[in-house]
Amino acid sequence: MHVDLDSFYAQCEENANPSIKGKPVVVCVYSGRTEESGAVSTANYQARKYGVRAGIPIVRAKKLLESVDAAFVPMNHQYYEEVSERIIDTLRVQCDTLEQTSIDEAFLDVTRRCDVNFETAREMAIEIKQQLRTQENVTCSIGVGPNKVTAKIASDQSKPDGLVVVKPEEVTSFLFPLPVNRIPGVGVKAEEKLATLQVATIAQLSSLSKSVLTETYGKSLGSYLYGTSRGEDDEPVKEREQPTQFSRIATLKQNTRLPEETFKLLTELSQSLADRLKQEGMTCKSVAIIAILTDLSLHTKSRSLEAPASSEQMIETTAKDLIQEFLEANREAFLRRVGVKASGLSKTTGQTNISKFLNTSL
Ligand code: DCP
Ligand code: CA
Ligand code: CA
Repeated sequence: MHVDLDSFYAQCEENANPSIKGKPVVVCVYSGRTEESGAVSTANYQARKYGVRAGIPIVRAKKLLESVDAAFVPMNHQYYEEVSERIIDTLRVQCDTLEQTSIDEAFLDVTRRCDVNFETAREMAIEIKQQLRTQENVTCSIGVGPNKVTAKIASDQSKPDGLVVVKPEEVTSFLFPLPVNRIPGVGVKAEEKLATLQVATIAQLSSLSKSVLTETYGKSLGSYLYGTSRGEDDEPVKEREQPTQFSRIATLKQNTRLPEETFKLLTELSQSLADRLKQEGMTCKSVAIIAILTDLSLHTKSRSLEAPASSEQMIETTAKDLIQEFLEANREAFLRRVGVKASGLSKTTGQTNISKFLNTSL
């Protein structure tokens, strides 16, 4: 399954600021040079109708939306990170393995969960869409397929709020009519080169021999194109190291709403988290608890620490406090699973990896 949130930053802004709901919304990265200089980070679907796209100058977007009551809002990356973290947490408990590929998308391996049944997978996807709507008031698009590339292309196919399920026997009939630029990694350059070979659709691409493709594009891209055009891809969904947070989650022996009955598990989870932080030489700025209730809804509650820490004691005490507060505030809540999360991680020693920094700060 590939899950991609629709006009993600724009949806976050609409939720944070309900007065802009229903209007064309443009999320802006101001360069600060002049008042209006900068580029569009993303726009909601209403704004896209007027031709506004990610990457165009703000000035241009303002012109396109001249005649309408549109909202231009500055980008608030940290807020989107928080929403994203909660969504990923929600998705993580719905699958066998989760691979987050960006702030707003992830692959979910649901092979075992759905017992290799595509109808069951479809129901799971409907469930996930519903859950994200109730929990975060966001829509997403989901593609389901027998492999990652097919799922990814499928999720893009009926945006926004889409769901496309491609069964194994439907893969080629699904892919063949599509233009080659739907294949992840095929940009304008590759597309132009393919056009010179009279290739515009994936069907036409699939008629090229492997040797022609590897001669033109090199071994790795060439074989990738050869495989994907036939809907073949055996890349596994792999958990990626989360550089900004670590979490541990486990099922309670029995459902409960007594804080004491979660303490033993919280201690174990905190210990395991603290071990991980030490192993990585990292500290965390905040600690959160994850509470999954008997109706499988997921809730988190976090607290910033006075100073970055990595001690088991600090994590454990904070987690126990938070679970107590959570249960006090949610009188109906019955816990099924609990988790502890450390976020706002930073290295205590060594050099900051500059490329990592660039990746995470937009
Ligand atoms: N983003 C950005 N600049 C870009 C592309 C994206 O700042 N050139 C940010 C804003 C997006 C987020 O990353 O909200 C996710 O990117 P997507 O490409 O998934 O775009 P959206 O989620 O905005 O829209 P879509 O509904 O097409 O997925
Ligand atoms: Ca998106
Ligand atoms: Ca995306």
